[in-house]
Amino acid sequence: MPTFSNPVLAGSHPDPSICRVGEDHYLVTSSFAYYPGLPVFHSRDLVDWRPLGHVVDRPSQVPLTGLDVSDGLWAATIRHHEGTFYVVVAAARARQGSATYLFTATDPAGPWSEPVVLEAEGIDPSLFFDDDGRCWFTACRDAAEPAVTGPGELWMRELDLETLALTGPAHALWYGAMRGAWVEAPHLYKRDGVYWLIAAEGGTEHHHAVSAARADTVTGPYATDPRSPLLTHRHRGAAEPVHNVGHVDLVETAAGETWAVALAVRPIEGTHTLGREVFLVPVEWTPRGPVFAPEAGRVRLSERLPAGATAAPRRDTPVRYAFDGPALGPEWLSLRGPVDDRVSCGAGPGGLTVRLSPEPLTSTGTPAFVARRQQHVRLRARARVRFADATPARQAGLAVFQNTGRHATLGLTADASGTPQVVLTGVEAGVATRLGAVTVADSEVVLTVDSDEAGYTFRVDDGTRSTPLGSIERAFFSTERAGGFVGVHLGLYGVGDSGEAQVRWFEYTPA
Ligand code: 6LW
Repeated sequence: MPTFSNPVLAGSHPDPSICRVGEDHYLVTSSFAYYPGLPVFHSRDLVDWRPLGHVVDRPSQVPLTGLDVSDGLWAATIRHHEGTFYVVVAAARARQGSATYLFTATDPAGPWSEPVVLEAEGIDPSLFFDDDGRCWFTACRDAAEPAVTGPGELWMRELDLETLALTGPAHALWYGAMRGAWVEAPHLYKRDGVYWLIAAEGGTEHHHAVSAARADTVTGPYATDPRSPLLTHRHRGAAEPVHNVGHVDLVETAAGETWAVALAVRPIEGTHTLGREVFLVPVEWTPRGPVFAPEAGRVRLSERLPAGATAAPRRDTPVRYAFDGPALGPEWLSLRGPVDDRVSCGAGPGGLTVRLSPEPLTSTGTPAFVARRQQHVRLRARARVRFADATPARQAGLAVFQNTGRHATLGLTADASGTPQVVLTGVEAGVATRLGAVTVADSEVVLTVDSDEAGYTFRVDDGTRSTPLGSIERAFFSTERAGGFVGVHLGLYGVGDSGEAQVRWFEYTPA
């Protein structure tokens, strides 16, 4: 039986939402305080996903400045109705929903509209287009009487498609299958006249689970599907390679199959660094309702291909960025806003120019920093960096970035006498520790980080010798240690009062 490998989107891509138009599937994932925000992917076969663009690609759309890396844009839903694509998303501040935005587009590659702010509280908004043409908005929020119902409430209001405003009464729908657990990530579907409310419970970590309720009328009452949880790995032991499964969205393919996209993680000895990734799970509709992973009862790293899919894509191809095009590719992200004034590519033979900014990686602004997701645990990342303007207060180089308070930098700088130097710095709880330093023979060096199950090992080559600068254990960068919702990103940065560094190339080589 031909198979594909899960995850179908590796690296930090949480909270997947999916829709289909004809033969084309579109998927959106969370982006938090990274910019551009809300990446949109396209796939014909559900297995091979290509980036199309971003919903948020102008700072006017959503303010992200000042936010923690794990706040910002959480858990969007993408839907298509009569020629228009809709994305709803909650923006979080201090780990609480603070605003709900609705974007529209006729082309999912963009441009997407400026947002409409919906009068909604909570997080994890979703839209359901009923077959009578009405549209229903659902989300989760704190329950009014948590002692009675449990902490979370799924609620609904109608969305007026003319005015794009919520209208009519709010309906409380459901409090989850497991009393006491927080319920979130609702999506509504209709199958054979029955409304299915599918949600996540237990939090996005080890106890994450998919549960369901059903109703004959869209506004309820909803009755818990007693089979809940319908999908979870909370009962799996340490040998299970996939954990924290939940937060699903369903799609029916043109061939008539149903598949779910779910988030899950791949821990190593109890910690994961790549973030929450997108897994594809077969679903079978039965008279009892949806059955997830009907053969295995769990999410597998190797799964049968969807009907019509031919070959599984390779996901371990090395990538070399020469930065000679006019712009960075869609996988390159900055923090909280654009860095066009500080990071530019394509000008002459220089590669990527990084204009130093005083804003450090520990700030909640927009440092001179661009990064891409780490998608493989075993990896070599290298950058050839030239920095002739170095002083002790300026540095530019390679960063392994988990969050604002927790990252490492391998930077080219200078000592007090102006001699070029490469310094490895670890930052924990925002406090920097110098872990290694070496004088180098040239102001152009190759900076290398090797990542594997044990840790990240840093090295510099200055043309005459290769010098190790130290290692940091892998778990240091894990979500279990760092908290929050994001995975590791690998990036290029420049910090200082002024000066300019050139990154000739950057290589990302899965081992
Ligand atoms: C997301 C929610 C969640 O909105 O994490 O713990 C949030 N659960 O479903 C951010 O990914």
